Amino acid sequence: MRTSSVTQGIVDFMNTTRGFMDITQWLERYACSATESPQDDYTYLPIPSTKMTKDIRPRIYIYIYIRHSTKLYANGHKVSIFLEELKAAYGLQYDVEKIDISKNVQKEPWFIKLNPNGRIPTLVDRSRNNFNVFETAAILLYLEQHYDKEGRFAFDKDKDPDNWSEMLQWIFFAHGGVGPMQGQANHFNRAAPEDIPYAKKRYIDETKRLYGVLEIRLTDRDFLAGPGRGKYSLADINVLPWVRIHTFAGIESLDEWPHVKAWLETAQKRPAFEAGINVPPRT
Ligand SMILES: N[C@@H](CCC(=O)N[C@@H](CS)C(=O)NCC(=O)O)C(=O)O
Repeated sequence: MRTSSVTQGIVDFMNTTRGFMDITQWLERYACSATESPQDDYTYLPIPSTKMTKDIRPRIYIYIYIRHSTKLYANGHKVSIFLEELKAAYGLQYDVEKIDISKNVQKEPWFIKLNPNGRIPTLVDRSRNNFNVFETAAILLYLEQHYDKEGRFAFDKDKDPDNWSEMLQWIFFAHGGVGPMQGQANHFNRAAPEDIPYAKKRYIDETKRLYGVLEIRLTDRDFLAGPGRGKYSLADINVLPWVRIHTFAGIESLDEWPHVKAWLETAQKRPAFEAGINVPPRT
């Protein structure tokens, strides 16, 4: 049963006009119906030959969200911006699977196997035996380790340990601070079923405080990590998508933090940044 099901899946895969079927359909039809060794379910993804991988199938698969507006969610954009940078720098190809988080697709068993946290984005790397990665900062570091071969967006851990450490410090600062705090500010300003002024103020004030920390760092430099005025790196990519959507959290403008504002404007001029925030494309 398992073999014939998978074989039929590969036939379907070969027959589709785009070269591959919608992955959710594929999983529903073949992988999720499997009854044997649950941890193997997603290895049923049709793994094509090297030639097909090169010609048809992208190597990196990113599960991201679809909602009414794809413009306002920072976590997926951290990853899509970096993927676009890697595409521009090295020609890395990737594909996007849109997950409707309003329908809780991210809580379904097949997705929990990819990401126990049940959240997007989640990455599956077909070229590395369908290795999957969750948590945005970990995804960025994974992509950098495997696909930024010239170290254009990071620092050499062995030869340049101090700048590597500083980059990590700013990544952790954002992953544990800006993301969660601004996320709560978003929630209490936009989504909470009741108006709780204390919570709104608490999370907006904390987000502003964290922007103040970024402002201190950026006062005499262009980017968060790196020698001199710094280098555009994962440290920046990891937090800029949050700063970009500050109004959503109830922060009307960045005028209070002029260096943060200039930093965001500089990044927004990068074609890969612009391309990344348009992922997934509106349909
Ligand atoms: N710490 C996680 C946060 C991911 C996250 O909160 N994703 C949100 C969308 S921006 C999500 O999937 N929400 C749906 C849910 O919580 O079920 C990361 O950095 O990857």
